[in-house]
Amino acid sequence: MADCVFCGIADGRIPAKIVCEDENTIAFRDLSPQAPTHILVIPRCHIASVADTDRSDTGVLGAVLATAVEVAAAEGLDQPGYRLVINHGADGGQSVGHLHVHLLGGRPMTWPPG
Ligand code: DGP
Repeated sequence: MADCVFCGIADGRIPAKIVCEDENTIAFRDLSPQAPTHILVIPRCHIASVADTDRSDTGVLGAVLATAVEVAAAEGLDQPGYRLVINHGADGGQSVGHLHVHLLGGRPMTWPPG
């Protein structure tokens, strides 16, 4: 989508600190990090929200999650751990309308989240 910032990152129109990419997913550092390591993992295809997926999207959802797990390991976060977050909608705190998984690590996380 032309007016989607994450589509712009995925196709190279908008600069980002890219951590890794493959044919289905791309991972890049969050512009406003909330932890020492804060990386976003997105599908290359435009999906506005996780709530817009169904079982036919199992492949893309699995690919995004697999990339997040691989990036976490590559960032040395397996020990002591990390958090994966998907926000949906206003109450969920979603601000960018392109499905993304937050990978947060490098500090102890609190629970419940705010
Ligand atoms: P969310 O609130 O769950 O929709 O998270 C959106 C995240 O995207 C937020 O942590 C800030 C980040 N973000 C927004 N615009 C940009 C951008 O242009 N570049 C990068 N790298 N991150 C962005």
